[in-house]
Amino acid sequence: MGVVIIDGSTVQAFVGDDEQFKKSMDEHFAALDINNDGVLSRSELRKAFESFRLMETDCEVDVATPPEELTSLYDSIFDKFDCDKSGAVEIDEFRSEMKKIMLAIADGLGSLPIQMALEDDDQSFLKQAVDLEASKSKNQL
Ligand SMILES: [Ca+2]
Repeated sequence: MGVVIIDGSTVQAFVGDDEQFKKSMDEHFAALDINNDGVLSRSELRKAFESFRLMETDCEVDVATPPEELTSLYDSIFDKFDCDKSGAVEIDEFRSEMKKIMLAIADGLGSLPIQMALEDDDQSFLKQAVDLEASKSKNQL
């Protein structure tokens, strides 16, 4: 796909499309649930965030972040997801928290389009958001 232009509305449209968003979250959740017990454990969620690329922009920071700090970062992420403090993240918790995160990203992007380099096999949420927008604008033509 190469370089795409993305702004807050791209991400908002993705999150706002309930069906597509739910499907995407369900797929990710299933992929992350490594032991297939229907919930995400602390380590499963941590793996998710290490691979999600949501923190892509923080990569340079990550390199310099000591492991203890990363662990507390991931712990605080887990606590945010685990709303009912059950010690595991259920699919509902995952969906609603991811929605908040995506909307925060949308806010951050605002109406200022940025260029992003995306690979065709990129399965990140931003890529999915871009694909969704592309498919919609195609439909409008
Ligand atoms: Ca699990």
